[in-house]
Amino acid sequence: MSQTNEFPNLPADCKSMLCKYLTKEVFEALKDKKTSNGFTLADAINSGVKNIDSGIGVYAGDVESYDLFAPLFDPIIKEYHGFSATDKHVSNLNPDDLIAPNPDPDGKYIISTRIRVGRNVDNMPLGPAITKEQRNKVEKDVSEALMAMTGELAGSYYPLNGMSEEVSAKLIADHFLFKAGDRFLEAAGLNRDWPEGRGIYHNDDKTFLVWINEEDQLRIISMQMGGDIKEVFSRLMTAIKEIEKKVPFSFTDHLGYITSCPTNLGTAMRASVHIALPKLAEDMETFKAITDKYHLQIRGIHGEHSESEGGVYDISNRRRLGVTEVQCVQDMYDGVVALIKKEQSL
Ligand code: ADP
Ligand code: ILO
Repeated sequence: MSQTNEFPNLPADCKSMLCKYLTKEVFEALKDKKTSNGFTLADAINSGVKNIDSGIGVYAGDVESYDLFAPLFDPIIKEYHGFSATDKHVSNLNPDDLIAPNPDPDGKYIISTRIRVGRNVDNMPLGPAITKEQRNKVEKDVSEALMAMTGELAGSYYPLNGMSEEVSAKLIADHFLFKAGDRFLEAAGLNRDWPEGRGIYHNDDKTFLVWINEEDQLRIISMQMGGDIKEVFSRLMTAIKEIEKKVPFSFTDHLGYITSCPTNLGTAMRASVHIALPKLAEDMETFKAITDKYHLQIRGIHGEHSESEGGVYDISNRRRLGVTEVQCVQDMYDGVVALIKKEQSL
């Protein structure tokens, strides 16, 4: 882990939350601190310092980082989630509470639906501070737990180490697998020892998938073609509860499920649709006004930091902390209904 006494050289036009909240005072107060896993302020900010086009720019090395470096993390959490240091996170994993009849039963707009949560193993450092041995233990414990899944969730584990270039390229292109070499993760220390310890578990239909040791130790994913959002949510809730019986997850009453990036704290849930909105795409101002109203984020169809193709967008909930899992999906659902209505009117 690294340490620095020098305030980083951040350009004046830098727009990340790191640039906004890392004042000289905050830097001086935190620069000599170190968590019990040896994680420092320099480690926490390296991704945003190396990638000045970051939106956020910081990562935690362990649950302790959120306390020790609170003068930096708290204002970022407040701005991203609207969640204060005194607020408490709330959870609701009950699919019966979600009101989400398919908003596009004729399949004119919604191509596919995907909901994922991030999870990390309790009493382990997070990815940016984990050792190779600890990471390999996470892979072993989690893949063994997954191999015991039954019914619709039964599947196989495919380690990245030894996977052919052809197979991984196809899994990535089909939106099932994470990409290699992400520069934000690289600078956060999340790609160390790549590809060892990483892999993907999935059922035969690829409707239930788990990424192991990417940005978080587990990314639990439910996805399928079309817009049956409730079915996707129900499958995910069943899977989470099954996995949690065998793998204890890192969780605090204040921050909910602990993740390496502060944008994912709380529910750690991103519920998205790939949706064709070619007319609305010509009027980005109206498009953004709707997504802002419903707390949604617009991404391209090859994941974060990618572009839209052919008027197809990835639309997902933005808030994840201080709102329940049901509310995250409800945000996405209500916004998607409004977007489809607008597209139809154009
Ligand atoms: P994450 O959601 O895990 O934070 P990304 O934005 O990088 O990360 O997306 C991961 C992968 O999931 C990408 O290949 C992306 O295209 C795919 N994906 C996201 N949402 C959907 C969706 N609704 N349907 C199909 N694939 C999706
Ligand atoms: N560190 C990147 C990504 C932030 C949010 N997304 C994820 C995947 N955690 C940035 O600051 O733009």
